[in-house]
Amino acid sequence: MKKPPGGQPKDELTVTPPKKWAAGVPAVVHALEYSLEQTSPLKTGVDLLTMNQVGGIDCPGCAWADPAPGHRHRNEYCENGAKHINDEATTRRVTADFFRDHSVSELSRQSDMWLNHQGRLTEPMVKWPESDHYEPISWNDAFRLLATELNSLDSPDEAVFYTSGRASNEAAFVLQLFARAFGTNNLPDCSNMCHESSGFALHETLGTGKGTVSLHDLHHADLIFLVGQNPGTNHPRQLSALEQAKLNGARVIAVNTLPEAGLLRFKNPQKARGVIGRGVQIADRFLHIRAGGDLALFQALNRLLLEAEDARPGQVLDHDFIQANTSGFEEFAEHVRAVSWDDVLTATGLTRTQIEDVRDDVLRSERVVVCWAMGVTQHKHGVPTIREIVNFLMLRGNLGRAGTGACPVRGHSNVQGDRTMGVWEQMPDSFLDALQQEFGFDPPRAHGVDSVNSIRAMREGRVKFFLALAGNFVRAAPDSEVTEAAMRNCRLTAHISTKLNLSHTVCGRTALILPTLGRTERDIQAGGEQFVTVENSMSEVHTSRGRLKPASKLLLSEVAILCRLARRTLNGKPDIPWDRFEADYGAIRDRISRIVPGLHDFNRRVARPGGIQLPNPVNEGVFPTAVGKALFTRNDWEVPHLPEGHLLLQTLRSHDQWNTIPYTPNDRYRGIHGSRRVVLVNPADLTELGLSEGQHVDLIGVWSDGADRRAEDFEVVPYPTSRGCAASYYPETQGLVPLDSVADISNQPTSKGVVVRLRPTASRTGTSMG
Ligand SMILES: Nc1nc2c(c(=O)[nH]1)N[C@H]1C(S)=C(S)[C@@H](COP(=O)(O)OP(=O)(O)OC[C@H]3O[C@@H](n4cnc5c(=O)[nH]c(N)nc54)[C@H](O)[C@@H]3O)O[C@H]1N2
Ligand SMILES: Nc1nc2c(c(=O)[nH]1)N[C@H]1C(S)=C(S)[C@@H](COP(=O)(O)OP(=O)(O)OC[C@H]3O[C@@H](n4cnc5c(=O)[nH]c(N)nc54)[C@H](O)[C@@H]3O)O[C@H]1N2
Ligand SMILES: [Mo]
Repeated sequence: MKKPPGGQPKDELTVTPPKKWAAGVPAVVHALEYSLEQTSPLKTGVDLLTMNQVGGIDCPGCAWADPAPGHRHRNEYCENGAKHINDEATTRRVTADFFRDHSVSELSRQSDMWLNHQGRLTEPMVKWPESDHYEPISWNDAFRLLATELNSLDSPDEAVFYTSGRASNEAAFVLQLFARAFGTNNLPDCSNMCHESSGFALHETLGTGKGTVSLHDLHHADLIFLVGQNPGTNHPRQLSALEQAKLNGARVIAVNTLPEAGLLRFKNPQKARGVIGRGVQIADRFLHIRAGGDLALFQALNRLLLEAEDARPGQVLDHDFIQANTSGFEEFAEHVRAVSWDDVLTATGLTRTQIEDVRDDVLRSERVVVCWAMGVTQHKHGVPTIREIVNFLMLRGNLGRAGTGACPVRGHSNVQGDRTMGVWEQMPDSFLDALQQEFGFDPPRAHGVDSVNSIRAMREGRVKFFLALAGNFVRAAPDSEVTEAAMRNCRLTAHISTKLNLSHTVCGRTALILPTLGRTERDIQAGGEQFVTVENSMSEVHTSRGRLKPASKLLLSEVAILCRLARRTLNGKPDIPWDRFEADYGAIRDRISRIVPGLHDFNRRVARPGGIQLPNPVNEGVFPTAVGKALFTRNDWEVPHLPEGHLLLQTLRSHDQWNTIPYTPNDRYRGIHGSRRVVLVNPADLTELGLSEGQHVDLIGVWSDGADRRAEDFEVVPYPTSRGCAASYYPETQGLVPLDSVADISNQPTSKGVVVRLRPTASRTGTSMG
């Protein structure tokens, strides 16, 4: 179905059978269609051919790694990367006239898609408390306003500085330096809602919060698990790596609540056989698991491995690895041996034979990698699930060896780098000590607020100032009504953004839009043309250099905005050379090289093709935990209990969106076209609930606080989800995720485990679909 003019959803649903394969020619054609609509054909070619090339633009899509220099394809991007880049390179513009024509309250009622579709932001704008319109403001006045507000707070902790993972290393470093020099660790980020569970689990058990796997490891693994992720849509270039692994003989086991197209077959658009052939089968086994059942699955596998060792002593477990590198094995083993099969089968919805078959695959494999994403992290038991995955890997020494390891598949292209640069409300003392030594001020030591706690603090008036470096906090955060009220409770909100989104319109009493250069654009400063650096999911740090003419003459780079704000607010105390930083990003990297381990000699090393591989201690046989060894853990869980007539809802991405921003109302691989207000339900559950295909229902959230959370008028689509597990799109269902429903330990919203019931929409009668 064609996209309706203006990008406003038409809400006319058509449903076709889900696709059984991902990528291939339609993918490329589809990306070009979108890009031609946004830009001129000439520009499209220029952008795409420099993407992910040495010296080119880093794709602003996902954080998947690029092959080594010399091994990259001429078109080293995917359909969705092409869409993201063209969404930024659009020729449409949001000008001062636009804001004169549209009031803030009117804009706050528009859809995410419509707002994004208006084009690039072009000049700084302010909304004053008594006004319902944004109006132009000079950069100078904007910085004066921000500095005055910041300096009038009773405490630096009344300010919050949010970062989304598209921000460059240089911008992220400057932001956290400014926040800490100002006096607060209130540095929430999108990672709090994304891979926070991975960070906590890996840090506790292995002593490092990052993944241990390189592309080379993936290519040479002989067994790869894909748990709770949808690579066909969200990490399409991962499919090329999986294709390579399969050509080298690997087996792949997909664990998901949905049979996603990319997990089944892959047609590589970069190869002739991908275009005309049947493509490569990706998953050799598909485990159609129940939502939140992954902890039980890995625990059952661990029990089976221990029993296999009992039957063949000395032949199953890697005793040398366990002996030399780990602690806590006995307690873990005792705990896992007691896990009940009844509970496992209820929690997973799998059969014992299915799990035993996986055990046999594991026993036949020398080199195992486990990849995971939001289907694991965004659950109450996200942290213990990942700890159990670590137990599983350690049992057979699948860590630190070539072809093995833990692979949290990151989302935003620089989300990992922003953390490396110190954007985290809980940075360790070693980092703060290094800042202190380098810059000669005392950084605050008390932990700051994360995303969920920022909302609580804004709601309660403890935080009055909110500044965001990229992102769309109002739509990314849970419990829309609560989050929106919290934002409106702020004295001032400000957003450094490329494109219009709801966070600009659901804002503080005073609000600022600070428009910035995107990654595709040339960045010229007093010291000449600049590049920035980013870090991918595999800890490789490399350069990104924009090529296009900026969308407007009035745009400033992220670094320039932050340096000017810092200079204005701090007034020389402490004495940090913000002017030099703005003029020459190399001066920022020189400082980073003295603070971040592994980035010594940053400027020289990052200039080499391929950039810098940050060391991962695990791959050097070092486990920097409190006890100096990797930890086996005991992980408890309860069999999830759903009240009768209820479903566990996951809120996920369609094929045509970037996080909070839908590009079209279509989800091609799942066969959904023309509307995003759909709820996917297993046909057997529909029968039990007395609902039918095409019926309109309200999704009613059920949570212990009894608050009224509902998303109205969604169309029912029968879909092969696992029993009891429904799916619907984020961010439309954001209001159903309770603020207090968070993952244990990581405090991450449980966006994949929301208890709901479906109630026929009062104003509608059931209609059947074509
Ligand atoms: N095109 C595109 N690419 C993107 C993004 C985008 O929006 N668009 N976003 C980026 C970002 S920030 C991120 S974090 C990543 C997200 O990448 P993903 O994690 O792939 O994203 P989701 O769409 O949230 O999909 C979650 C997957 O987990 C499955 N799942 C849900 N619950 C469970 C469960 O309990 N167990 C198991 N085993 N599976 C489950 C779902 O069926 C789905 O396949 O993608 C990045 N890349
Ligand atoms: N219910 C539910 N909620 C979720 C999730 C879920 O699966 N379900 N997923 C969570 C996850 S994994 C994530 S990562 C978060 C995402 O949360 P965010 O990262 O906050 O959201 P995005 O949608 O990526 O932000 C899009 C906006 O970023 C701005 N932008 C884009 N590029 C640039 C740039 O180069 N510079 C600047 N300064 N601005 C730019 C544009 O203005 C655009 O409108 O959402 C989380 N929320
Ligand atoms: Mo993410």
